[in-house]
Amino acid sequence: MTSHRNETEKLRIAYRTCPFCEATCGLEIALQDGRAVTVKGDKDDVFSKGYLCPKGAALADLHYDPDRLRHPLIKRNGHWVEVGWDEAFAAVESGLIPLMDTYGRDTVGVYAGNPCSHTMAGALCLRPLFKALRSRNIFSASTVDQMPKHVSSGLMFGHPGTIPVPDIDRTHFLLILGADPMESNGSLATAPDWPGRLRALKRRGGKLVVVDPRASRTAKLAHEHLRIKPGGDPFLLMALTWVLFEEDRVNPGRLSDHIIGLDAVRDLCRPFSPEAVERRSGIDPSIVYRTARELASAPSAAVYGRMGTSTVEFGALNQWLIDMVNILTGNLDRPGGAMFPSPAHMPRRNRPGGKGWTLGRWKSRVKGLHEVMGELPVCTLCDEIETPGEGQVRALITVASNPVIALPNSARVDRALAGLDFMVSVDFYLNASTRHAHVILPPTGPLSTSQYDFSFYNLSVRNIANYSPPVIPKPNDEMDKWEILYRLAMIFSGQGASANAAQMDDFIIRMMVDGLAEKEGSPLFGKQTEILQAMKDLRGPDRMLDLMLRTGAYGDGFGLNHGGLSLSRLKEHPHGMDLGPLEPRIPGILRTTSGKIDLAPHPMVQDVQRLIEVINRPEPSSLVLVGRRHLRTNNSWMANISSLVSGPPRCVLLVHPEDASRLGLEGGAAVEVKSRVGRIAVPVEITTDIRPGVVSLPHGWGHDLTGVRMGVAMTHGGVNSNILSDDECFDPLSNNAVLNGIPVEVSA
Ligand SMILES: Nc1nc2c(c(=O)[nH]1)N[C@H]1C(S)=C(S)[C@@H](COP(=O)(O)OP(=O)(O)OC[C@H]3O[C@@H](n4cnc5c(=O)[nH]c(N)nc54)[C@H](O)[C@@H]3O)O[C@H]1N2
Ligand SMILES: Nc1nc2c(c(=O)[nH]1)N[C@H]1C(S)=C(S)[C@@H](COP(=O)(O)OP(=O)(O)OC[C@H]3O[C@@H](n4cnc5c(=O)[nH]c(N)nc54)[C@H](O)[C@@H]3O)O[C@H]1N2
Ligand code: SF4
Ligand SMILES: [Mo]
Repeated sequence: MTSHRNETEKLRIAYRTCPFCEATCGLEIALQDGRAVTVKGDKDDVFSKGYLCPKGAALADLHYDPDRLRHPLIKRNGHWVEVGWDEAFAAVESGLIPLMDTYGRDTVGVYAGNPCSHTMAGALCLRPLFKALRSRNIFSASTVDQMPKHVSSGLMFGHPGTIPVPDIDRTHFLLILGADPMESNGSLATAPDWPGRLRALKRRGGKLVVVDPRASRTAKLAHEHLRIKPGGDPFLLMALTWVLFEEDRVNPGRLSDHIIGLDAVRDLCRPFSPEAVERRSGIDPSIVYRTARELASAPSAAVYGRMGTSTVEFGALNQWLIDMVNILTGNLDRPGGAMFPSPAHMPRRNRPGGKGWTLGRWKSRVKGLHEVMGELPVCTLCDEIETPGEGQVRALITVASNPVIALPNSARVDRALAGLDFMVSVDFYLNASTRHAHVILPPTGPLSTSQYDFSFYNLSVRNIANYSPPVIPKPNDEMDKWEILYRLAMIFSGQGASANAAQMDDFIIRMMVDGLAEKEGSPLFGKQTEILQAMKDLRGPDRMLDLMLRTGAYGDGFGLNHGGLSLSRLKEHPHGMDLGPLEPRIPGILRTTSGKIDLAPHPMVQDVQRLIEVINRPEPSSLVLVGRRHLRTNNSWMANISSLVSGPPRCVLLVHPEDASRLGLEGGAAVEVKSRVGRIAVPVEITTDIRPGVVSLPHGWGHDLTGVRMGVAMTHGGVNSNILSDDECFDPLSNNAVLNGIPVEVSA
């Protein structure tokens, strides 16, 4: 009996949602003597059903990576010294507060990176930090990514977070532009096992069409691959819209009562017939006519676009047009079309109308670029750091971000960070960016924190809820990210470096509860004490999650809705809860002042003029660089896991044979690639996968910089493609960086 118990103590299985990409796969982790030994796909996970990719399988390798920082580091006389937490926060206070006292609050900037949306603390505790900091210089990876989608959603639906996702499990026709979910596993469309779901779409007789200058793995799976010119999508999408109007195929169906501006759209697309834009899109007009007809007549269809339509010159216009085609063909908000999730942590709105949404409430100091969603665009971060004057950014906090590799014109970013008076990084690697910090505050490892995907259940192709408690208890001398962010916030709100994060946690939950219990007419009116009492055993993001679940769409309402959801109820389901397929949500979800979908918001109408002006722009004389992703990478930061970086080198430049022979390039040889802002050397792969005139290079490489402490990543080379991306190129409506479509010269 005793020995049996010993054995069961030694071996334990834990379940956990993978925190790496947007797919939210369920993982089954086997632990031996408290140490994770294997990671497999959880076949009982309600959403992923056993699927996982090599990154998920490497979760334990990341957790145990000896290079992953466990304790704070302070740079003293150019050398890193490991210190205790109190000393580290004291160093932050003495580094930043005098600067703020002298130069004002805007002197401290923040750049928050992609993993912020993959952690509970990132989703919930950054905002309190920003509030306490009161700086206008807030930046995030959103402006090298999906900001154009937020802009179009904000303007059309009244809220930037109201983002439709393609209903890939039920659609009859899926048109994908500028996304490669076979490698990326999807983005702004959370679905574990995109490869399996796309194959299922084909098996049930659905059609898959992919628009991409490159024969990506997704394009190779498709029935049809339209090899568009980089930057050609707004022309193609406009031409599709033109055909729908011209052939009288516009039929918004149930949405007809909920839209305004249809006539304006008819006028706006007039200059964009398939013939007029063929030269810019590179797509044969007959294909455009046929595709428009197929979209209009399919029992259901969904148009979906990602990075190749977002990080481009007309990013916001593209996102608007994608939703436009869905609306005009009657496919928005219907099963098999593009739909809005109803996540468990949010209440379901039933009444249309609201305050609407605006952008540009303030402008950046140097270039006068407008704010979007409370942020300034990263393409101007260096301007704000380098340009002297009132409001200059002299200090930076990076949170889960790697600006030196992720941002355009990265050689300039590298120099700008080196010139800061003070830098603090919340990060668990000493990498290309954090090497410039004065203090590094590493959050505890990924197995020692709880997980619930606030961002991605709001972008999910089914309504899913899944919570994972820590698999391995957090060691006493490590800190969770929420505690780090709160302690930073407390420094900025004047409570000092030694203040206790628990105090701020209590304060914030009380504010959230007050917000609910002070609403006249609410069934929770006046129930502050009962609500707080009901959550008394929880702390940090777990407690906030409980509150949100219980007052959310499926919640128990603190006793008002018997059998409803709470954190404790969700914990009874370690494989997650499937809350069903997506259901129509219009008009309740609309928050525009009119309560309708605004098809022709003024900023979009104006931006169409900009598109008209470039219809006849001459072809670029140089080659054009686009990006790509590989299954085993995750932006810049998983390169220290040897299972993920082994094998043939992936950081190679794809060149079409015609271009290679014209330029005298040989496969495998290193070539020089030059753009307006930088030059790199990289090996070439000659392949017909890429459109002639276009070259492709993945991002996220180039870790072998002096001062980096990532043993594996440094020896695996690769170059940083963002040395070539131009920080002067951005979409002026969303201010999102242009990372696809960079003019380059390539020479042997
Ligand atoms: N050329 C080109 N550039 C691109 C892109 C492209 O397609 N082409 N893609 C862009 C896109 S979409 C994105 S999202 C950005 C990403 O840009 P960033 O978010 O700036 O960079 P990442 O490479 O994701 O680096 C994440 C950092 O967070 C740290 N980290 C990981 N997990 C945690 C955690 O749980 N807590 C904390 N505190 N730190 C953590 C890692 O060590 C790493 O330093 O890159 C953009 N850059
Ligand atoms: N394995 C892996 N998965 C990831 C990531 C990762 O780094 N690695 N990163 C995650 C993140 S942060 C994000 S944002 C998502 C991104 O997810 P995706 O958008 O699916 O990923 P990308 O591979 O960047 O796909 C962009 C595609 O656009 C094409 N393209 C380039 N220019 C154009 C153009 O002008 N028009 C059109 N139509 N296509 C163009 C490129 O050839 C490429 O195939 O992936 C997430 N998942
Ligand atoms: S597809 Fe994404 S969520 Fe799934 S295992 Fe891979 S990295 Fe994790
Ligand atoms: Mo991203």
